[in-house]
Formats: sequence, C-alpha cells, structure tokens
Amino acid sequence: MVDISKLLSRRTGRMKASEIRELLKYASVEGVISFGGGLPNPETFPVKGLNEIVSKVLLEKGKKALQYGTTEGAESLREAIARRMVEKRGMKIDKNNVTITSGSQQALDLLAKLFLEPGKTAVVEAPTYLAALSAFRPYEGEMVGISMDDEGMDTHLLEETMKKLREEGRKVPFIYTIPTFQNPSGVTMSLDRRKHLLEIAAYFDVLVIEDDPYGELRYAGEDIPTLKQLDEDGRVIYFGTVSKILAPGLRTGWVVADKDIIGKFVVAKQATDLCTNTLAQHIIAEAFDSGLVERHIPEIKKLYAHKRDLMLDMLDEKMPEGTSWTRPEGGMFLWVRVPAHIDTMKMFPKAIENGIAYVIGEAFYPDRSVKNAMRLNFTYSSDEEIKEGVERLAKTIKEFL
Ligand code: PMP
Ligand code: G9A
Repeated sequence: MVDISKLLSRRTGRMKASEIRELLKYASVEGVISFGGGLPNPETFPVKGLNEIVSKVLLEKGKKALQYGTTEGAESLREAIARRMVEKRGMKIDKNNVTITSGSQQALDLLAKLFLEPGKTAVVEAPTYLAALSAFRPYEGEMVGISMDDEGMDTHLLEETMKKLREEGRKVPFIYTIPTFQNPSGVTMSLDRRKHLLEIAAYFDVLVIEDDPYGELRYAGEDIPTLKQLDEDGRVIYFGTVSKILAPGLRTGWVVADKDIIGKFVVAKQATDLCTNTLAQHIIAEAFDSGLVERHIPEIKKLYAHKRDLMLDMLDEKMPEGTSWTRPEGGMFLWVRVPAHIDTMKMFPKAIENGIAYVIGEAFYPDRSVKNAMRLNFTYSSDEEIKEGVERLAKTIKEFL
C-alpha cells in the first residue's frame, strides 16, 4: 500500500471530518434519538409536487435540462431567485447579481478560496456554523470569533477586535455572520446590531457575508431587514439555499452580490464543478415559478413551529436547575447551556448510553473555548422522540451534575 502521508498537500493537515457528519451516524443507531444533525424533516419534502415537476421538466425541456449549463446557472432559476430575493428579502438586485452554487456549502468554499490565505483573518461569530469553519480552514487563513448574546454578534466587541487586528497588522477580508435564526444558537441579530455591523464593515472596508438558509422559516415575531437589504455600497455577499425551504438533496444554493464579486465566484466555481446540476436547477426554477415553493413554506413553518414549541415546553418542564437555552423565533436549532463545570464532550458517551445525541458546543467555536454548551435540532425528530429525547437529555445532565 502507498504511504500517502508524505505525498499529501500541506492543507490536508488542516482538514477535519465534520463532527456533525460523524454524529449523523448516531441518528441511525438503533435506539438513539438524535438532536444532532441539522436535518429538515423529510415529511416536509413535497415529493408529489416535485414528481410532477420532474416529468414536466424532462418532457418539455429535457434536452436543455440534461446538458451542461453555464457556470452562472440556469437563466430561469437566476430570474426566479432574483424575484424572490426582491420580494421576500428586500433586496434591490436583478438576475445579474445572482449566481447558482451547489448548495451554500459550495459558496462557503468558494468564498474562502477567493478571500483567505496565510496572513488573512476571517472574523466569525462564536459560536458559528461548524461546516463554515471546515470550509475556511484548508485555505490557511486564521479565524477569530466574536461572542454573541440574545441580540446576535456583540458588535462592540467586533469593533474592538477589528481595531486590535488592524494594530497587529492582520488583514481581514470579511466578517461572516448568520444573522437570522443562527446555526447553531437560533439567535437573530437585532436591527441596531445589523446597522452597527455594516458601519464597522464600512469603516474598516471589509466585506460582510450574510449566510441566510433559515430566514424564511419564521414562527414568531416580526421580520428584520436582511443585511443585504441594508447594504448601501455593495459590501454584503448574501448566500441562500433551497435546502430548508424545498429539499437539501437538490444541492442548490445561490450567491447574491455586486456583479464584479459574482464574476469572481463564477471563475472560482468553474474549476470546481463547471456548473451546478442542471436538472436540479430546472426543477427548482419550475418549483418557484409554479408556486409550489410558495404554497409549501407555510406547511413547513406550521410543522416546525409546533416542534419548536414542543421542545421548549419539554425543556421548561424537564431540565435541571442551572441550565438555560435560547428561544428561537425561527430556524431549526436551539442552544443549551449547562453549568460551567460540565463538559458536553465528556458527557457525550453517557448521553449515547442513555440514547440521546446532540452536537457538542465546542465544535462551533474556532478556538473550541466553550465546553458547557450543546446544539439541539428540533425539526427532524418525531413528537414522541422530542418528548422522550428531552427526558433522556435532562436525565443525562442530572446524572452528570
Ligand atoms: N450555512 C449554514 C448556516 C447552514 O446551516 C447550512 C446547512 N446546514 C449551510 C450553510 C449549507 O447549506 P446547503 O445545504 O445549501 O449546502
Ligand atoms: O452535514 C449536513 O448534513 C448538514 C448539516 C448541517 C448542520 O447540522 O448544521
């Protein structure tokens, strides 16, 4: 057998298997209830509606839909997305500001490819989306986390940190945020903080990345303008995806940005996959244009709102003294804090023994500094599993206290 260790590139040393993907394995272990994976509930996939659309697309435009497409993406889909972003996310853009990606996960990789290298520092929320950290790491830049509270990223701390980084001569190309129903915390950034963030970004002349997979899944409260809506100088790069409003198996997302930024994403993408799955793009365009997505989102929201309420009720009822959790107004996750002396990684084997899985909090921190937290997903499990799962979790924490 070849010993590849001497042959691998330096960057592979920084690649790490996703802890979420590893944990997804527990989701299929007999008897374990998993609040770990960030999976949509398969009950929400509009299988019948999509079946009709797939036949229609194949019959009416099979030759186009099965051919290679442009790297920018299918014209019909870019138009449908641009319309939706204007109507639902308040943007002033057109299809030339949109490029299609193979999920927003690809957008994260392309972002890092374009803007990170040794000597550059990405500023992220702490905690942040675990697989964004995985996407950024191989490009050999550094990452600095800004802590969060109930209003999202602490922008005063952001300002101080940006000043400090500048004094140290460290170059920051972008600030990465998931401002609405954040993964993993479920927290939404307040309007004041959004404005403050944009002011800071303008002052330090850096880009802002708004990753927004959950923005349309609001169950309570009022919509807050997207950063892209508030963006006055083309500083915000926005990522969207169909994964949570239609189906993640379609592996399709999009980037909204100024045209010259879009151009850079397109060139970077050419080398990775030439184009996103053309059939999927035509199917999604039809799903938007026919109103399927529009009719479907209220059903997703109804189901998830119920599951969120159920999990919150169960937590209120069962969790021991000294624990606390967020009460998200949308999205798929909530964030639980346990007493400071509990390390959720050390508790994990006990949790599995008790038949419950979660994602350990430290995985979401670039410096892995917070040990006494965990992320719970409330969308995937059945009602019975949510009830039983929270009981098992509470029991595990009590046993560990
Ligand atoms: N960003 C965030 C914040 C996410 O939560 C996810 C999915 N869990 C992604 C990006 C990737 O989404 P996609 O399925 O579009 O690749
Ligand atoms: O890895 C996956 O399947 C996507 C999950 C994302 C998450 O759990 O945040």
